[in-house]
Amino acid sequence: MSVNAYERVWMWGAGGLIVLFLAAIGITAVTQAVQPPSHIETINPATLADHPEFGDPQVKTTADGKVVVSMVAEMFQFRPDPIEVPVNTPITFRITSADVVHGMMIVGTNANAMAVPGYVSQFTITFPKAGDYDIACHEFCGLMHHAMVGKITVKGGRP
Ligand SMILES: [Cu+2]
Repeated sequence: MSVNAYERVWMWGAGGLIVLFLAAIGITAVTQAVQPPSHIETINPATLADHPEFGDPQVKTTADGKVVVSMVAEMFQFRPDPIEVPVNTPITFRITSADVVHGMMIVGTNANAMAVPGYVSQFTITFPKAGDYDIACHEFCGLMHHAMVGKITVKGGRP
């Protein structure tokens, strides 16, 4: 079988691009800690107010010393707000939505999750530096979307 020289160039070029893109995904996954979502947990958004965890979303320290932040995103706020967590400690965020799809990103970190009604998004992050961090909604959710922000205060040392 003979392949035209130009066709051969385009085939190798397209193949090279595929290898380049896959390498970019692989390298950023390892070096930037980019991970696909791995947590699937459902919840009834209609009865969120009576839910044992999300009815009164708050920061909790479990018996084995883990810090868990339960969050509800709703038009146009995050609850609880502000959030206070310790520095250099793995913090598990659990977030759901009470109404429409929201986003939740912690500015200046790689923490970025969707808050989808009916689902609980979960991720764990450690803040290496104390200080104030902003939370922003990054999914257009309505007229006051631009004002949907929150604050995390990271305090030095374990409480
Ligand atoms: Cu929004």
